[in-house]
Amino acid sequence: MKAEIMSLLRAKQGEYVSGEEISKQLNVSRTSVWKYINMLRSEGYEISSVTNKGYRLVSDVKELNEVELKYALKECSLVQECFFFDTIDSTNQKAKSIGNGLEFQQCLIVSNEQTKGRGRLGRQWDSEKGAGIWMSLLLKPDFAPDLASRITLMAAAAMSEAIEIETGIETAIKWPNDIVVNGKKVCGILTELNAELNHINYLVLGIGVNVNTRQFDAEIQEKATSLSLELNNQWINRLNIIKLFVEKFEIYYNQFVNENDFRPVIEYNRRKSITLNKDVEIISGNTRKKAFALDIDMDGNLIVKNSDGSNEAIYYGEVSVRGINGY
Ligand code: BTX
Repeated sequence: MKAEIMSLLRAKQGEYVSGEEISKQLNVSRTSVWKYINMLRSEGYEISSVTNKGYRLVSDVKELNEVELKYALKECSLVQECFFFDTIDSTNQKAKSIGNGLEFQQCLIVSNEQTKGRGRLGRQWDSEKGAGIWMSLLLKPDFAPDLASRITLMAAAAMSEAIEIETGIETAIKWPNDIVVNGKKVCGILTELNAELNHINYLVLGIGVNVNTRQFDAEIQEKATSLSLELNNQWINRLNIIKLFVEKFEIYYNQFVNENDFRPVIEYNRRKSITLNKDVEIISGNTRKKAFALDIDMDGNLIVKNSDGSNEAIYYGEVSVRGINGY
């Protein structure tokens, strides 16, 4: 309701909207309107009220909160619902619990902080309060489970574009799930699947972006960076990046689902790849082997040349790939 009220106030561009008009349009009592206006005020929006005139938006909040998130994504058809938390264990965990329900809509879960953010293979993902984008998209795709890894590449391309548009920072993609700036990780992607043999029940696309982080824990400070650190501590708007990401991701997703066209995603990933044309180490369980990264094929697999000269397609789920000399 708060998002709808903001929508009406913004549409008036600084003019007054009467309480009666709001209550009629949104089908709530005038007392409720007044309560929601007060909630919005406590969230930082300056709204003046004058008897017989109504309410007027004096100054806006442009940062990430529940109202802004819903407002920013109100026209997005991929995301039917948005949930915003101040703190949560893990947005991927929350998405899974929604996905395990009998009926759910595709939704976006965003939290200001994660207390148990996770990376791949149960690794920890540091998710400081207010400093980053910690979010999960819960999707119900109608394609075979073995195509699910494509979602990770779509997300990497969409987030890389979103970051570049909003900040002007040049990003690179470390196949398949990291975005890197100046050799350091700024974003990680964790795609999780709940599926039967030939049917996806749901897919959770988890994304973490270090946006305004100023300092990292000692264990990761050599390999992690934030967008703000890359711009001399300039403050960066998380909401704009989320909005751009969802817009770009939706285009890639629809191209693939409706037109079976995955080429734009592959082309973007190839162009931005920091993995290709490098010696890499392929880690699968306890085994490690050296190879040379040649290409990303049209299915999104990494094609490597082994030391015996044979070519091999590395499938996302199987392995970790590390550049031998850093990224
Ligand atoms: P990953 O396994 O590739 O990367 C995890 C590794 O990255 C850690 O072991 C650590 O070395 C390093 N690391 C931890 N925190 C950070 C950080 N903030 N920035 C840079 N490096 C870090 C990558 O896994 C996938 C991460 C997905 C995170 C999102 S956040 C929203 C969603 N919810 C959730 O629990 N996970 C996802």
